[in-house]
Amino acid sequence: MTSACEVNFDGLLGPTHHFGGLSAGNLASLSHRHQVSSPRQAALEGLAKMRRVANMGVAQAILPPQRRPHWECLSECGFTGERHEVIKQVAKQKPKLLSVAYSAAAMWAANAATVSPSADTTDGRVHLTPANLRTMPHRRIEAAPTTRMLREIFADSRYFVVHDPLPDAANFSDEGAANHTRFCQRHADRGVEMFVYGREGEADDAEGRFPARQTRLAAEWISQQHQLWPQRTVLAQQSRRAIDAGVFHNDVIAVGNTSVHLVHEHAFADQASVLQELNEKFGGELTTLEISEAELPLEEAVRTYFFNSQLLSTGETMTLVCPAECERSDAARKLIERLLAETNPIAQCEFVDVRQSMRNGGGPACLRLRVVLTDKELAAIPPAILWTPKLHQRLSDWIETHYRERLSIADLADPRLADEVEESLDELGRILGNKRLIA
Ligand code: SUG
Repeated sequence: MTSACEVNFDGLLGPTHHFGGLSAGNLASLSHRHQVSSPRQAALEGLAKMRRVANMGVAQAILPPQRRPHWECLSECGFTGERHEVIKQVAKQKPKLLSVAYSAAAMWAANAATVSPSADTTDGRVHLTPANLRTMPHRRIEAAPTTRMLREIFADSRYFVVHDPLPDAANFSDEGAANHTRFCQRHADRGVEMFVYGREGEADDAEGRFPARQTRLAAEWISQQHQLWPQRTVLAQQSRRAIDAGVFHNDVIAVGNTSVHLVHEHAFADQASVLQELNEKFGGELTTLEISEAELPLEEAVRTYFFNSQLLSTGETMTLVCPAECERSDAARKLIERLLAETNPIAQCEFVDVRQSMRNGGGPACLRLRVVLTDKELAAIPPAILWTPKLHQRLSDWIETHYRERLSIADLADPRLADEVEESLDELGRILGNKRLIA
């Protein structure tokens, strides 16, 4: 019998983590705009979460930060020449562009790609489609480096296919695994993959308060190029009510793991038929834990990021890795207590503090990309990126040495920051023994 495990690839938070206020529809990002950030604290929080998850017996890996500033986007906007001079000019003339070029948003690895494990695909390989992230300028710049990095990690073509991102067009707007959930009996079994979208294609976004970031056309394209079985694929539309309450990705309102689906009652446009189709296609016992508005109002779900918990198989039961913000919310805490007391596979809850990421709208689940791998597939990826206590120590020392304690928006104008970042990422390449992993 083939065995497979879920590897959580966490984005290592980059040295230019800051609060740019760049994401319309992401209430945390907007409300913390231009506050002073702490890149060092942010990266240490992320690393501590990895250790917690690894200590639960779940395989853990890292995805390195991307090089910043993103010089190409500056030169495309006409800023060329000597690098320090470029920074000074952009800071003076287009400060928002500088924030875009320095964005560390690649940390939210749930948006890196959509991944279909080999058990689900007709050619028996793991398929990955890097997200084009074309709705937000500061995220769109991630697509090309992410593709290069994933091709470096998932290089063995016997096991993996890393597709190109979808075309950079509004019709095909794609935000990766944050809008994709896989259900199965065991990780190694053929699953049912659910793709969630906010709008059909280009035109029909007018009536909303906030943008819908994922299209149905993108979801269809990915499910086809991943060679999924149509009878094992579900496409579901997000409710406009959820998007307008700040649910910019489905993982802010639902989380699934193997045969458990934890979902708010207002997640989907036609929730009853989505859940029915999912049940039918799953064809076995799917445990749907549907949370009512009365128990956890949408606004509180978005504020606490309860649904952005990681739901992990830990032995015979499951553990919910919740943002610490849930512990301080009466509604979320009571809900967690109820779930733990009732009969269902969720038996433990652990709270993690990822406050710096949360202030930009990224909870525990945003920080990781789940990749289900068989033993052979796992053996085919570079061991240097697998979390170990030794790597943890080296990364922790590296962060302490290279990351600033404080970073304000004004600090982005300091050309020395660009030099510091370059030096630190070169050093990370040496730690990982492969500079091509730093894309
Ligand atoms: O795309 N925030 C990210 C948060 C992504 C969360 N990911 C998932 N839900 N999977 C976003 O909105 C804010 C950056 C800033 O404002 O500086 C930001 O990009």
